[in-house]
Amino acid sequence: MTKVSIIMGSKSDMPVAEKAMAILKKFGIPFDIAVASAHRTPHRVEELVMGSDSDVFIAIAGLSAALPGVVASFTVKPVIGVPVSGAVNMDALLSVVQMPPGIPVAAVGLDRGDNAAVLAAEIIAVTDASVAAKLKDYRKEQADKVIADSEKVVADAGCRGVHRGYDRGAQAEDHREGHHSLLRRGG
Ligand code: C2R
Repeated sequence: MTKVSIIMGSKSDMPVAEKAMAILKKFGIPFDIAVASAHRTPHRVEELVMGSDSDVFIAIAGLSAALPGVVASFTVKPVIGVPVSGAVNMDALLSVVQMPPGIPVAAVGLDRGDNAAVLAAEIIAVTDASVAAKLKDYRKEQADKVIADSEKVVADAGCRGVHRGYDRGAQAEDHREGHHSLLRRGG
């Protein structure tokens, strides 16, 4: 059973769709993909959305990006819109963000097919523990990379890092003690 449907306004949006597909594959989430345009093939968009059993839609479009909003008009399932960058950028961004009340589209950043897929995975993870576990692993992967990058930067610079072993537990204790002394003083 397909979980996510990716619809893009043109084959030229494929590089953005590829980012979404890579993430969905990483999480083992089944998806389908199609090109359909609200402007050029409105009936095809309706057929695709109405005929889909997916839980989440990712709609990718540039320029005057009507597609995500039109997909949302045909379903009450969550729709994530990905604005595609171009000569102007604000055209697609605002078309996705500025939906009228009652027909929301979740907007991610310009060309952020990857974030659209992560958000889709988060929606699916509400009822799927295995996807939730993969999302947690993914967060850890990212945190580990930041630490590894920092260590490399420090090593390459040949100086000390800024991390001085700050003790969050001790700071929380200090804060609580301060709060209690305020209470004792009636503050
Ligand atoms: P072409 O490269 O095919 O000329 O398309 C597409 O998403 C693409 O980014 C140029 C751009 O037009 C966008 N497009 C839309 C829609 N259909 C195509 N925004 C739509 O229905 O919203």
